[in-house]
Amino acid sequence: MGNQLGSLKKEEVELLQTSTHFDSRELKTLYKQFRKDSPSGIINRSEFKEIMSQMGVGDTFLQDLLFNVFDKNKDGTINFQEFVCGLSSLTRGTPEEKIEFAFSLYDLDGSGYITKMEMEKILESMYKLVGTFVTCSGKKFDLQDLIDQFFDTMDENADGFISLEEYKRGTLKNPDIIQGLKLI
Ligand SMILES: [Ca+2]
Ligand SMILES: [Ca+2]
Ligand SMILES: [Ca+2]
Repeated sequence: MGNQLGSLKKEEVELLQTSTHFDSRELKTLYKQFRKDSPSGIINRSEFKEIMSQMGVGDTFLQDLLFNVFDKNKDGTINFQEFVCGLSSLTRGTPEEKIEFAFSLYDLDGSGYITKMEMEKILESMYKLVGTFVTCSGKKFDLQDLIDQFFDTMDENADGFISLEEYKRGTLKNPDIIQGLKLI
């Protein structure tokens, strides 16, 4: 944070180096690109979508979800720090970081829990994108069945909420169910 207008400070580079998977040279390149796209030092939703399109993420629904995950402090804009942290988990994250990233993607309101309603909202949008879910064996999936199955597997204490811990354990135990639902 701090120096939004000048070049990247040495301390900022060091901080970002320890909190991301980028080295200082990559960070400087990213910063240059970021400032070129956004001289103000922050990007809004539509600028972010533009950048995602350039990076090959063309789907606008997914772009919106990604914006929400990148915008960690939920102020409606993305600064350089948020940008590189998001990019780092997305492109270079450890399996655990990727699981956390996917979890934040599903947790639409940032409450720390995934609800059936959030799941429904995401899957409904996915339906519109890809049509009906059909498994390899040709079986059609009903949306509600899919959500129930997901919660049966993930919601260990059956309280109707999937916590990050439940999501992590469930993902590791049931890679198959996640495979079918994976957005990224
Ligand atoms: Ca922000
Ligand atoms: Ca939530
Ligand atoms: Ca639970």
